Amino acid sequence: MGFIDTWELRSRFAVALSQMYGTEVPAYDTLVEVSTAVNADFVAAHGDTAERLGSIDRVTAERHGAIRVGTPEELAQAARVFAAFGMVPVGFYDLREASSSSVPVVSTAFRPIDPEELARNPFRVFTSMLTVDDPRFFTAELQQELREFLAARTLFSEELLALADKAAAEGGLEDTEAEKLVELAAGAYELSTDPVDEGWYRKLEKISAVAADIGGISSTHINHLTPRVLDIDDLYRRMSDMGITMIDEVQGPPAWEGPDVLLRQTSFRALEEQRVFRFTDGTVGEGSLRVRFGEVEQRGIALTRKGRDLYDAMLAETDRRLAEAGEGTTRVDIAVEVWRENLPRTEEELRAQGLAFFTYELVGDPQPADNRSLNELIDARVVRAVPIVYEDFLPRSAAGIFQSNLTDAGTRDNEQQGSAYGPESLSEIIGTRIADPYELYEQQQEQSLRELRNHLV
Ligand code: OOG
Ligand code: NI
Repeated sequence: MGFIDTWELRSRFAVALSQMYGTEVPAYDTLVEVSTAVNADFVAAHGDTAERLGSIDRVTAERHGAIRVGTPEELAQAARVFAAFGMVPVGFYDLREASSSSVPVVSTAFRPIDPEELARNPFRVFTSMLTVDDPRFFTAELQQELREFLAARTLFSEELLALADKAAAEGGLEDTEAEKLVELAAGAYELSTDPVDEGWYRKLEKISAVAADIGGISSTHINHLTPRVLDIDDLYRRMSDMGITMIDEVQGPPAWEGPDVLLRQTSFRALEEQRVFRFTDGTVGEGSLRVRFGEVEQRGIALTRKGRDLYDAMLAETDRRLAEAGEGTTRVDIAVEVWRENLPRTEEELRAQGLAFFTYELVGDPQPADNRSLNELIDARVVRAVPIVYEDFLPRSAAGIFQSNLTDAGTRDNEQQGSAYGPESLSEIIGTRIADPYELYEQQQEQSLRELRNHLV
């Protein structure tokens, strides 16, 4: 009983979604069980160093979700609900550009940004908005039809929005209201049993399965919930051994002997789900859809802009060599080579070259009025550098995850000029400035350096 703080609301929201999604997609529960086992075994085998990029408690509870909305109004409302849980927009991703197939969305991620809040519960949700106004995907006539269809639906009730605004303003809610908020917020993402208009759905599906998933139904739903593991290769093997068909490879950086950077992700293929359809002849009956899937991730060290440029260059080099390689060579085989040639093999080198973000802890005894440089203090074991974990997403991996789960590439007309979206216009829609991930990591690093200097005087 009593007042429930923002972070606890967030943690309850994540649990409520997880319970709901497990009943909707039972394979998700299997994924969580296997992930938990992978993490426990990893900690048992690696002891102290295992928790370097996140405590086992945090990692075991850690999830990201993915949702998709249809209009600017729906995105602004989703943002109000996330604000109640201390989740704010970070990063801008244009998946239209990151994919060769038809993925007509722009996205951001809602997450806590304060390191303490992340430590309490890092729940984040990758949130995509359909770009209805993009003529590469939708003709003027279809845009109009989509707008009308989307305007007629309500994703978030007035009661939910009012409670969310109150929670955001007051930093939490009293018990009974807190329960109501979590119930309504999770409920907004529950799979609906309303019949799907088959003609409309299939019409959109021809253009893009993602467009149909968003604009073809009268509600929204959680697309996936992703647990975090400390060893994604182990997870991949265990799931495959259980007979679950995983996508061909792990997206993002390859497994190698040096430090893990950014984000590695993989998923199992979208499952066929039974839904109720209303067919064009007016009859109602069962049909199947294939849009939701299970994903898992392993998080690494956050890279600076310089580090990210190197990462992007390594991806491009991998692509170039892959295009020249013969049959049987995989992207991952080549990526390992490229990584070995270009990326430092130790965290310390990443730091020394300004490629990754770190915080600094005083672990030894400084001298009076210690004026040694940071590097000297680290060498003397007075100060320890601790890597900052990457809390965001990767556009190319996100596009890869979207695409690998589509059965068909859909259609797009690249002769048309795409509608323009960027971090500014999406911020305007949301009503809050989308934070720049680099600025957040930089601030965290600077803050720790300031605290360190205070200890040294
Ligand atoms: C979002 C895909 C992106 C990730 O982890 O990169 C994503 C979606 O399928 O709606 O979730
Ligand atoms: Ni995801």
